[in-house]
Amino acid sequence: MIGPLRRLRMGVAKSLKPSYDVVIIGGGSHGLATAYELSKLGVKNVAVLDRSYLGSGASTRNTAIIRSNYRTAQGVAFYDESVKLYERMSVELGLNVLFSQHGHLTLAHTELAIAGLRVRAETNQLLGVDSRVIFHDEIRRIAPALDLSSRPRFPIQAALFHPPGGIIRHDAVVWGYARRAQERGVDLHPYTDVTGIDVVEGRVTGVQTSRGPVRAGIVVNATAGWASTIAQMVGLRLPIVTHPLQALVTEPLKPFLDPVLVSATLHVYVNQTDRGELVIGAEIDPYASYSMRSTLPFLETSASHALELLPAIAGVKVLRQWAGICDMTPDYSPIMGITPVGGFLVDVGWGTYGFKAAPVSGKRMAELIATGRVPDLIAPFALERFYTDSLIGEKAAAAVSH
Ligand code: PYC
Repeated sequence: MIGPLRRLRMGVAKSLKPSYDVVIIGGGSHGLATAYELSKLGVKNVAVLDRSYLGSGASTRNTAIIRSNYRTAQGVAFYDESVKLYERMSVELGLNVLFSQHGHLTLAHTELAIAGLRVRAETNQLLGVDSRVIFHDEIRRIAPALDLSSRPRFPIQAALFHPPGGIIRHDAVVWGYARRAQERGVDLHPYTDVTGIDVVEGRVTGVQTSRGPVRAGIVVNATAGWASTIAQMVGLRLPIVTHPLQALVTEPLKPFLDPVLVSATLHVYVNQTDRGELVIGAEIDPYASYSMRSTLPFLETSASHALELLPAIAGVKVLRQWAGICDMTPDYSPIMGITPVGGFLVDVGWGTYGFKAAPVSGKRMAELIATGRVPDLIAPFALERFYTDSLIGEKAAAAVSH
């Protein structure tokens, strides 16, 4: 087992074939999941290309939160399938991805926020997703470290409790998919930069790479922050703006926090990993950028907001912070499926929701490629929706942007 993994880690890929049936651009959780699912459907000649090491982008630059308590019926059904696939993933991939389903609490600090959470709870319940509004007595039992007094600037009034939510080891997810896809014959090519995409008479015919040209019948754009720059290579303009998103990790502490905590009012979310570290994230940076630099203002505001929720963590040391980049769409829902360019498919626009959708996106994108039919679950997320006035507004389910 170690052999192939070590080779991948070192970035030593076999030589590029002159031609593939499917080329997937982006060796993160989505690209690798799609390749793995394609191999299960019997599609054989598949390559995954990434400009850097596998999982170097958004797949491991996130806070590893998994949940399906979304706001729209389309979003809830879609992410619910993802949670179910994550629940089976350790068995499916033969690798422990350490999915801890300790629950997810979205905190409400105002009457208006409670009303929003009630709508989400009802939509969730109608679609069979475990989610309900709870108040102080129950919140105290689930997260005793939360400050439920009237001391904070924005006292906590209620929460949306989503028991199946939790966290997972994101690197394990990436490596699990990579390992199994490779075993099933997928060619993984890290350190292979896509520099252009060939289009002849409105159809893709191949990609240009830093390691030479490759012919391809189908090209899938499964990149995150760079989604619109890849789409531009075929002359396609996507309704996407890229923003940085930052997070930090503290020193390890004894386990004291079971659920994931999210506060949209404070733009902060906190969870404790199996190693005991606190992972703390914030809203997207308020400017469009491809920069992955960490900033002091992020550290200051996130720390102070986390302290409003959990005063006992005062004095805990921050070990490191990092940034990723997010491809934000106007409705905070992804863009999946076909495009006006023949053979050019997209699995993009994930904003801050991408990691939690990897298994279902991989499964359904692979189904689309293998059968030529758009699966019902992803049909609502078509690019076309921006031209037919049928947006799927998921901004209300985000803690990261307003
Ligand atoms: O949607 O759960 C979420 C999330 C957390 C961090 C970024 N997005």
